[in-house]
This record gives sequence, structure tokens and C-alpha cells, in this order.
Amino acid sequence: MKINILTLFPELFQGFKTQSIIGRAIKNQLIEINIVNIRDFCFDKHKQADDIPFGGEGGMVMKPEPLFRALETVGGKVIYTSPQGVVFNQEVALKLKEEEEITIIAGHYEGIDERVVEEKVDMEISIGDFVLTGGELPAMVIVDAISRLIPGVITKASYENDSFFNGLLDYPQYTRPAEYMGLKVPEVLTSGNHKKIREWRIKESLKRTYLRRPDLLEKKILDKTEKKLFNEMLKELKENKN
Ligand code: 4HQ
Repeated sequence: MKINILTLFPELFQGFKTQSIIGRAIKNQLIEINIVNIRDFCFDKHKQADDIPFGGEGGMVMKPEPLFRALETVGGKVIYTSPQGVVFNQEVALKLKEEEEITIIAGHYEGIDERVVEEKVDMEISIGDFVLTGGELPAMVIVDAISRLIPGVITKASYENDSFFNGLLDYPQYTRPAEYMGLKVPEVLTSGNHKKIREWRIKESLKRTYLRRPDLLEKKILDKTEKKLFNEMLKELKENKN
């Protein structure tokens, strides 16, 4: 998959492109990240990328000409990150990972001239209900979430365990040592009884989802085992309250 990112701050992507899982995915040619400096498409003497808004008030708006020009050099679905967009989630990530090429416009300041959105943007995406200084972090969030779904970027076992893959939150994880300063890991995990471990994990997932994200549980269809474990979990919760 080829991902183009249009930005005024290309250096923000240096670490993102070279480190950890994304760095390895690029090395292994599973993804390509093409950072396009919008400034390269500012043709006036001062290479001005932004200007004051018509109608006054507030900060600066990114000028349309450099964006229109930069977009001529790239392909694929064009995404613009803004709080006005559809809220990003795993479902959107799963759809986008099927694209051969995408382009993300990372706006800065007060955003971009609306004519670019109207003429060129296929999808406006928000990463949540808060306001950031720029679209660079949202672009990284989107690219990160999509990339790890591309075959070979992480092991299948890793993403099959994801929260949201099965519609439930993750169960708690522990690693060695089995005891640290008197803090022990749950006994079942060191028991070697794999059926018991599986059941404990499903139950913990169900408990967390029930307590923290009941909205997810409403959408989830429980199979027979999950139903049984869910009822056991409710019973245990009640007993612990009394
Ligand atoms: N932005 N989800 C870009 C965001 C945002 C969000 C603020 C993006 C300002 C210009 N983007 N501009 N939340 O807060 O995607």
C-alpha cells in the first residue's frame, strides 16, 4: 500500500517512518510512506502556505493553490483529517487497508480552504472529539492503525487478539517475573492448564467490557461458551459486592 501525506511539517514524520513496526514494514516493502512537503508547491516569493481568513477572526487558513498543485502529483482516495469528519475506528481502518493508494492531507492552523475539501477530498476523518494544532498526529494515527492490519506487518496472532477484532476489550497481560516485590500474577496463568487459561481470559475480557464499555457489549453476539462465562462473571461480581 502506498500512503502519501501532504504536510507543512515533514520532519514530524522522521521518527514515525524509521522506528519500530512501521519502520520495519517500510523496510520490508509492505507499505510505502511518501511525505510531500506542501511548501514545495508554494510558488510565490515568500513561499506562503497560509493566509488570513475571509470574514476575519481566528488564525490562519492554508491556501488552496499549493494543495491543489500537490494533489496533482499523488493518487488514491484523498483523506482530510479534521474534527468535522467521521470518527475513526477499527471498522474504518479495516476498510482503508484494502486501498492500493491513499493520500492524507494534514492541515495545520485553522485548517484548509474549504474549496479543496469540496473538490478533492473523498473522506474527512476525525480521530476524536478534541482539538489539535495540526493534522500530522491524526495522519500518523490513521497510518499506524491501517498498517498493522496489512498482512506481514505483525503476526496474525497479534491482531486476532486485538480489542475490537472480537468486539471485546483485551484481557490483562502479564510477563515474567511471576512475582515482583510480593506482587503475583494470577495463579491460573502459571498453571499450565490451557483450557482454564482460555476461560479466564474470555471472562476477564467480558468483565472489562461489561464494566468499562457496555456499549460494545450491546453490539456483540456472544457464543455459547461466552454466554456461560458471562453469567459466571456476573455472579462473581455480585458475590464480591456483598
Ligand atoms: N485537527 N481529528 C487539523 C484536529 C483533528 C481531530 C485540528 C486537525 C485542526 C487543522 N484532526 N486541524 N480531532 O483536531 O483529526
